Amino acid sequence: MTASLTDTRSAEIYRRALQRIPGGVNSPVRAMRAIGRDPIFIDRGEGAEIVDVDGNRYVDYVCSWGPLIHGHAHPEVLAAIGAAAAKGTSFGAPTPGEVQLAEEVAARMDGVEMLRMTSSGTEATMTAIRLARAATGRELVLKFAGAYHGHLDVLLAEAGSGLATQALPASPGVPRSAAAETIVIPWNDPDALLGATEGRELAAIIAEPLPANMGLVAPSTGFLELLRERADENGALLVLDEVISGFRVARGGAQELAGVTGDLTILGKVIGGGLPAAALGGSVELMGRLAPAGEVYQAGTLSGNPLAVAAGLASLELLDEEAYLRLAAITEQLAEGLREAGSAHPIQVVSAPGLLTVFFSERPVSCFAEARECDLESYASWCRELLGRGVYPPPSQFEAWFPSLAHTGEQIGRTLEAAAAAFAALPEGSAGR
Ligand code: HOZ
Repeated sequence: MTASLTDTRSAEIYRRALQRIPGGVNSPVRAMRAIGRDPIFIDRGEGAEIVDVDGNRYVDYVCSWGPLIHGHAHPEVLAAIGAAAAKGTSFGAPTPGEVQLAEEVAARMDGVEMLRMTSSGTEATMTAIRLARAATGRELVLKFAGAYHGHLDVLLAEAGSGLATQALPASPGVPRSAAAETIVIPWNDPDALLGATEGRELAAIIAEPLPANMGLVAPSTGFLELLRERADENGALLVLDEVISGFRVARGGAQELAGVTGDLTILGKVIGGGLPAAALGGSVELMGRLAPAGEVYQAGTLSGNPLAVAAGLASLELLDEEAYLRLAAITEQLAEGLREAGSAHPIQVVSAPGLLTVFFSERPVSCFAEARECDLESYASWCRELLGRGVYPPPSQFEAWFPSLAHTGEQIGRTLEAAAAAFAALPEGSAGR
């Protein structure tokens, strides 16, 4: 039986939103167009659940797309924000918390000796590219199809996340000159990597060490090591984008799991604890080139904002070894259960601690081209069914689920029941690749 939800109030707010906000939303994926419905307007979050403006309650697997590793409105994170806010919300002058956060990140991540904070991952990536170009005296950047590093011109070609969701190969408005500086090759393709790094002077190779913007597509064995090797041989910097994986899959991010260290690391999401913050980290030598220590210019009025720093610090303090073991167990329980619930359907459930994707595909997905071949229609129907049954999944095949430390066994049990019913409600013959 098809499940639906009452969304009168959401629909009314959406009508107003369409008049004043492009597409009615401030970031495309949340519009839910890829799953054939209108956006759901949220009233509040409590732990692993959200409640919409119509009073519908959902177990939330978007969790703000990653920052909320402790779930919504965690009391310690709220207390830290409250205490910081009581002292003033922004100064445009340095505060001690920024130093503490930089020290904390340096203690957790190999390769991060210094940190520069920004307000968004896009800004941090923009700075990383500028810094790589300044450090190498070169301009070309190599990226992977299906990777998403924010919405800066130079990295929008064949990007994952919102571009993939909308099936856009690139965005109008990106000058040809910016696109000409970018080389895009398939993920997990050693021959393409060897070919692209031969005979070209690259400023940077940029990658998500655990790509999660085309769905979750892990690197094949040895691929990250090959990235490191090719960057070194070429003289390019290896820029690892851990906006999603950083502090989530392990204390030191995906780099710790893989044993491969980037020259520059981009961080976001968890580092801001649910408030707008991101960062760029690297060696003293490289980071020391940023103004005012060096000549590579970068700045931001709200960079290192005291509320975001307090939320980030509080989030990191709660992330001890036990937390990572628990997050891995929560994710595994969800992944196993989804495999079982969907065993009669052509799906692939891929997971890493705190991350998961259900690909509607008969075969494993190892690159963007394969992700694009998934049965997007069935994924969309399944998501609509989940929403009608009180589970909020990422409304796009090209995004990851974000199970958090707040998800209880009971909530996962409810999710799996809903998932099984949603699979059962799919039209006959829905198939993957
Ligand atoms: N680009 C984000 C997911 N990778 C979505 C951001 C949002 O819509 O909030």
